[in-house]
This record gives sequence, C-alpha cells and structure tokens, in this order.
Amino acid sequence: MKHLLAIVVLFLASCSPSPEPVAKDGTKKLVVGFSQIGAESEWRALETDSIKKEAARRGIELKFADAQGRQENQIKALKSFVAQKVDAIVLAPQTKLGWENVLEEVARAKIPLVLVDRGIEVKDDALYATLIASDFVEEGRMIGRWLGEKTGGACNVVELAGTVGSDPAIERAKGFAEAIAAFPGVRVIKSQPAEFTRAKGKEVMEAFLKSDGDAIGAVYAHNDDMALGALQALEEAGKQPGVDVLVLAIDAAKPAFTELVAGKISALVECSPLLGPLAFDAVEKAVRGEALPKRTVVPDRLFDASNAAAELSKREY
Ligand code: GZL
Repeated sequence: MKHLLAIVVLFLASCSPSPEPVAKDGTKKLVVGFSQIGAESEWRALETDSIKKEAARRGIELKFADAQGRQENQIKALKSFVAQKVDAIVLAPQTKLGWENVLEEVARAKIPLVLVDRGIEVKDDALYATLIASDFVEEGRMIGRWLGEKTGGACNVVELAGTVGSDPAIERAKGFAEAIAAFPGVRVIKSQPAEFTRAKGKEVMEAFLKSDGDAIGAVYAHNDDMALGALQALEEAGKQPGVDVLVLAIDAAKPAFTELVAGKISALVECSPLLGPLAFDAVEKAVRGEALPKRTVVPDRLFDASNAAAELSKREY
C-alpha cells in the first residue's frame, strides 16, 4: 500500500506545472521578451549588450530574439512571446509601419510593451506603454545647423540614409532638411539608402564619387557605420576626409569618435545605445500597472574638433 501511495504522489508531482522562476529575493522572477532588429551596426550591438546586462543585473529572465533585420521575424517573435505568456515585451521596431495587428494581439494578452530606440506609427498609441528614444529630428537639425555655419551656407551634400521606412532614417533626413533650409547654398545633391551598415555605406559612397566626384563638399551619414564606410571610399579615391570633404554622422560610438579626434570625421551627434536601465525601469513600472509618459527623450550632444579630444576619455560607448 505504502509503495502504491508513494508512486501516486510522485506521479502527481510530475504532472504539476513547472514552478515559476523565482528571483533572488523570493519574488516571482520577471520574464521579459526582447525583440531586437539585428546586428547591423556598432550601435545595435551596444544596445543589445546594454539590455542583456541590465536584465541580468535585475535578475530578469530575458528571452532574446534577433530578427536578422527583418520585420516579419520581429512579428513572429512577438507572437511567440505571447504564446509563452511573458510578463512584458521590449521591442526595437525596425520600421515605423506594419505593427497594428501583432500589437493588438499583445494587448489582448494583457502584456505591456515598451518601445526602445525607434518609434512606430499606430492608430492607437495605447498599444504600447512608452517609447524610450532620442529625438532623431533634432539630431538631424544639429548636423544641418553645424554644416550651414561651418560652410558659410555653400556646400553640395551627399546623404547616406538609414534603413528605408525606419524612424531614424525618416526623421534624421527631415531634421537635416529643415535646418539647411536656412542656408540656401547647402544642397543635398544625392541621397541613397545604405542600410546603416559600413559595407553599404562604402558602396554607395563609391557610386557618389563616380557620379559627382569633386563637386561633393560634404557627406551626411545617418549613422557612424555608413560614415566609416564612406571614409574608406574617400581615401581609396585619393581624397582626404575632413579636409577635401566634410564627413558628418550620428551615433558617436567609439570607432567613429576616434576618427573625429583624428580629424577625418568633422562632426558627430551622439545617440545613446545604453537604453537598458531606462527600458527595465519602464518595464517594472508597466508590470506594476503604474502610469508611464508616452515618450522619454534621451538627450544628445554634438561633438567636433572643439570638444572631441576632451570628451574621448569620458565616453561610455
Ligand atoms: C538609433 C538606432 C539606429 C542607429 C544606427 O536609435 O535605431 O539604428 O543610429 C542603428 O546605428 O543601426
């Protein structure tokens, strides 16, 4: 009889659902799904690292999904997070459009969703708890104003644009155009997408040099990586970046910042990738049902030859 009872008890125990993860202080461990765009740039790798490190520091179980640069993979990841009944979702959305249906599914599952790094366009902004990102329009304005003042308002610019349809690409172009409107002689003579990558930035810059060569006075790259690719193309064409052609970019991560100090890049506007702490502050508030501001703007500064050397040793990324 005793053996039979022991077998029954063991059988029942094996049927019980796996115990929920428990944090160090005994509370239920938060389980958060993070849908990341991919690994197209230095900035993206830094952001992923910041999110992963902060989750570990807070004892949060992070389910990480890398979409390899494809929105459909992000949508699949969000559906999977819903099926796994995560406590919250963090999304870095590759593009502005195409999120309505999957975010409605997330909302029906009553899972709070925090946007980091890029915004989206949806009819009902209740579909996300908050957006934590830089002000990309202002980043573009800062670069445009700097270029207008630097060149006395006369310069032919070629623009290396970010991923088509992405918030930073759309807004950084808009802000730059707004600022240079005050300098009629500053004109964008060519603009092409270069996917935020170094390789594509080099390839598109080579095409610009073929078509417009000596007419080019400045390169405006929507991120560091495309600017670094442009530097390679310029030097291979026998040009001296920073002397023959001004090179301007946004992100200000270490590799580009080093070229700024060296004088090959002329100006950088920073865009912090260290969004982990802010993201999980928002997640923890959202899970507790606390109200959140719809938008948290991460402030950015401009660096050029006047302040780059003094700033280099202080950089966190
Ligand atoms: C900005 C981020 C952009 C970076 C690029 O928040 O979305 O995407 O500027 C990255 O380097 O690829």
